[in-house]
Parts: sequence; C-alpha cells; structure tokens
Amino acid sequence: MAAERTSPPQETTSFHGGRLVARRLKAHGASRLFTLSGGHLFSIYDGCRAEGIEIVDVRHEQTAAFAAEGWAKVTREVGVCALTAGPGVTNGISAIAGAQANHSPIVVLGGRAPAGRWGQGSLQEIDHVPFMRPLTKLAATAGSAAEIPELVEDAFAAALAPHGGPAFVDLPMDYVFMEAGEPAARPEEGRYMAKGAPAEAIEAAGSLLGAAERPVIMAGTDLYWGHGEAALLELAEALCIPVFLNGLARGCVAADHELYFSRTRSRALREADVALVIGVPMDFRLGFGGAFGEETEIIAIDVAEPQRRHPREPAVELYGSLSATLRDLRLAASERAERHRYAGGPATGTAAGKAGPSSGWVAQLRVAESELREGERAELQDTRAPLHPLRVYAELAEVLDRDAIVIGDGGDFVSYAGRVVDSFEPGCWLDPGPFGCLGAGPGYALAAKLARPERQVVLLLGDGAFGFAGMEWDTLARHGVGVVGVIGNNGVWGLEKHPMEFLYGYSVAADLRPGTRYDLVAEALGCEGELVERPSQLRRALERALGAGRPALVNVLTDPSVAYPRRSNLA
Ligand SMILES: Cc1ncc(C[n+]2csc(CCOP(=O)(O)OP(=O)(O)O)c2C)c(N)n1
Ligand SMILES: [Mg+2]
Repeated sequence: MAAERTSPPQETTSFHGGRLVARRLKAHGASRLFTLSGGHLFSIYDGCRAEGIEIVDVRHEQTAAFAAEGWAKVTREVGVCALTAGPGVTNGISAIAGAQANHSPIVVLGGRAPAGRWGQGSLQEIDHVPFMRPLTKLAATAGSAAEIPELVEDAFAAALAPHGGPAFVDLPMDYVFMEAGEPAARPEEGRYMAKGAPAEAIEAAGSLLGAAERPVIMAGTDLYWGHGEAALLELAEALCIPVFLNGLARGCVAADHELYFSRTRSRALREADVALVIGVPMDFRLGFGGAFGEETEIIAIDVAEPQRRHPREPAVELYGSLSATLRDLRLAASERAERHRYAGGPATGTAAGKAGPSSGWVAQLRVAESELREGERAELQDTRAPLHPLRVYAELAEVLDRDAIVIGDGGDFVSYAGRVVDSFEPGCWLDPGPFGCLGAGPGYALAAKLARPERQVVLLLGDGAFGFAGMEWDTLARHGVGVVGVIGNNGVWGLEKHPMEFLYGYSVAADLRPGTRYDLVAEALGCEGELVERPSQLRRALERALGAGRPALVNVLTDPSVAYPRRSNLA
C-alpha cells in the first residue's frame, strides 16, 4: 500500500519525467531495466541512459517481466521492467501473476497513452490499472510529471513490504516528456518487520518443539525472501531437526548437509509429531495441509500473516522477522528441552543436538533417504537412446559448479530435475513456482547471468516450453549472455500427454514434432548448438556448451515413453 506522505516534498532541480523515473530506480540500486521498445517508453530510456542504467531489450514483454522477476530471485533486490502501453502491458500479465504467487518484489513500469487525450482513442489506449490491481500490491497512474518520483518510491516500498510482490506504475506519455522538480529524498523507512513474533507465541511454540521427538522443518520461498537461512540452520542444528525445502528455499540448507533430506518428504511430514512450516503456504504442494499426519502439530512461521487462511489450524503461528523469530524459537525450545531432560525425559540439548530425542528419528530418515536415492541409480545410469531424463541429470551433476544457478522451465523434464538436481546455496534453483507458467526460463536465465556473470547459469527446458520464448536465444546472443540451455526433447507435452492417456486411454493436443532441431534454431539466432542423440555424446556436448563463453543450447533427444511418476498434476 502507498506509504503515508508526511511533509510536502521540497523541490530542487527539475528533470523530464523519464529521467525522474530513472533517478528513483538508481536510488534503489537498480542497474538494469528489462524492456521491449515502444514510443511510450522513449523518455524513460533517455532517463536511464543519462543515469547509467543498462537497458536490456528482449523479444516479448513476458520475458521482460520474467527477467525482472529472475533478477529479484537471484539478488533478493527489486527487479524492474518497462512495458509499453496496451499490448506491452497485457503481454506481461502472466509473468506478473507468477511474481505475485512467488512473492517476488518487482516494479513494473507501464507506458500509457497520453493523459491529455485520454478517452479519445489514442494508439494503444487502455486503462491498465483495473486489470493490474488484482495482480499487484500497488497499481497507480501518475497524475502529473511531478507525481512520478513519489509514485515510484511507493512502488518500491510496496514491492518489498512482506509478503513481497509486484507493483505497477502507469506513466502517461505526455507526463514522462514534461519537466518537473525532484523532491528531496524520503527519509529511510527502515527494514520491514524487524521484530520477531510475540514472546507468548514463541513460548508456546518452544514448548511444543522442545518436547518433540519427531520434529521436521518444511520451509519454502519466504524463508529466502526473509533472509532466514542462517537462523534456520542454527535452529535445525541445535535441535537436530530434519529439513525439507521447496521453492526458492532450496539451497538455504546445502544438499549435502547431514540434516537436509528430500526423498523422504512424504514419510517425514506424515510421521512428524511437530512440523515447523516456514515461509510456505499449505497449498497443493503440501496437499492443502494433508501432507502432514493427522496428529502432527503445526507451527506456522512466516514473514507476515498468510494471505489465505491456513487450510488446517496450526497449533501456533509466528509472524515477523524470520531471523529474530527463528533465533527466539531456538532459545525457547532449547531451554524447554533442557528442562525436560532434568525432569527425567530423554537426554537432549547438546550443542549439535546429536544426542537429542530426535536423533533416532533423523537416523531412521537417513537410512530411508539413502535407500530411496540408491533406488534411482539404475535410471541415472540408463543407457537408452533417446535418453532417459535422469541420465541427463546424472551427467549434468558432474559438470556443474557448486554455486551454479539452475533454472527449470518445462513439464516432466523439469519435475525430474526438481527431484535430483542438488542446490548448495540460496538462490541457485529457479522455477516458475506455484503459478507454473511455461516460458519463464529464458527471462530468468538472462537476468541470472547478468546478475552473476561469474557463475554457470543452466536453463533446463522442455521442448514444449522452448516454444514460448525461443526467440529469446536471439536476446542472449545479442547481449552476449552466456546461458547454457539443455532441452529434454521428447517431442511431446509430456506432463499433459501421460496423464491424459492414463485418464482417457488416448491423448489429444499433446504431440509435438519429434526430433526438432532446436539446436539449429539457436545457431540461426547466433548461439552455439549441440545435438545429443546418444548418452555417449552428452558429456562432451555439455562441456563444450559450458566452455563456450557464449549462449549455447544442447538439444538432447529424450524418450517420450518415460512418464514422471506423479499422483496428480491438477490439484
Ligand atoms: C503457459 C502455460 N501453458 C500451459 C501449461 C500446462 N503445461 C504444464 S506442463 C506442460 C507440458 C510441458 O511440455 P514440455 O515443456 O515439452 O515438457 P515435458 O513434460 O515434455 O518434459 C503443459 C502444457 C502451463 N503450465 N503453462
Ligand atoms: Mg516435451
């Protein structure tokens, strides 16, 4: 929501409206503007040029908005895009809706037909605000050039306030060309929710957790946005709690940490006596709360109150700064566990928690986890041609750096990656999130590599997904952004084809052309291309692509008969 304006702004120097926009972006540390050209935006470009903000132009507005979100996801700062009036803004909508579901802080600047002729039928005239409002935390139109700086400030504040999300500022063309004074800088508003959850709630949660014998942590995207990873790890280690991660929380505990688990998630959540559900809604990914056992006591923790009612009643709810809340909870639960021990309960409370009541539980899960991983071995080593998707990931794991950023954009091919690709640092796994929009990958990858040029950025694509934003390989080539794409080319919309065949015994609208040479498409657009038809060709192709120093697309032909085992893809 718009922040209160306390005192009238003091005017100093004057600039044109586009420059006023750019100066606010710069003040917030934005170094890139993702966009696709339109006359409504020219003066914003002129302002960015003058302020040293790099303009990164793409081939479809959805990619500009996805790139803004990708920037936010990798840097935990606000990503910014500018979409031209009318179709530019409407083209960005799916990406903006995705950012809303992911709590990604982005500022979307919209060009707008001139206010002076509003309602007379100007080119690309449409009122964006009514359809942007439900997708954003703030959607407003500048009423004059002079209003621009305050509005852009409000947009940054809204995007960052927890839960984060998109904010939209509509900029009428006549106003961005007019001059106006720039108000004095606003006083720092301070960090949001610096305080942890209230003491009574912490006490209640500490009592539950301190007495737990089979605790689990299930943490998601807001853990990352709330910078909670260090406090989470301390809590998990102090009390010996197994950790499961989804969404952007992946990597917040390294995949090779002794308390990190993934394959045993359904069992652990079902059998847990106390579950800390941190920064993740109990949505379809957690069976609307049904993933936990009927007896499991849930402690819900987040940066702010949930936007939807919890589908099942938590025993305790803790909302506030994650680092403070998780620290306070650790102290309260450790104290409770100590008291429990002196009162004759099972031994607990060592610094590393190793001898605590949960250590047996953790050991059992580790055995099960190792067995499940062992069970994947045959598929990881599968020798078939076209390839099994898991063979692709087995080979990829050997050439990926520990801090590589891996991005998933596709169906089954990406589901397999989600299962077996390990993340070791925060912000190293990006996928579209619960809104699930195909075509997000190239925008995410473009932004990720621009933000972290020294790292490997690998984009995993379904062949269907490729089609949504395939022209962005031109963007990557033009801007010299060395993303490496790996397509699992099975010639089908696999995640739809297999379930439809299962349900109906046939499928429609589920086939693509087999063996399409997407590698040649990439080459034609100025990138490196590699075709992989057999497992023996894969390793060298990946190495060449990663060493190319420019964008490269590895087109791996994969087996269309391999269906990712899933219970449902609709709920
Ligand atoms: C924009 C959009 N349209 C449609 C879907 C529905 N959908 C989800 S996965 C999928 C199939 C993806 O096929 P592909 O990228 O080839 O991956 P595969 O499942 O074959 O590995 C489709 C159509 C979606 N999630 N997003
Ligand atoms: Mg496919």
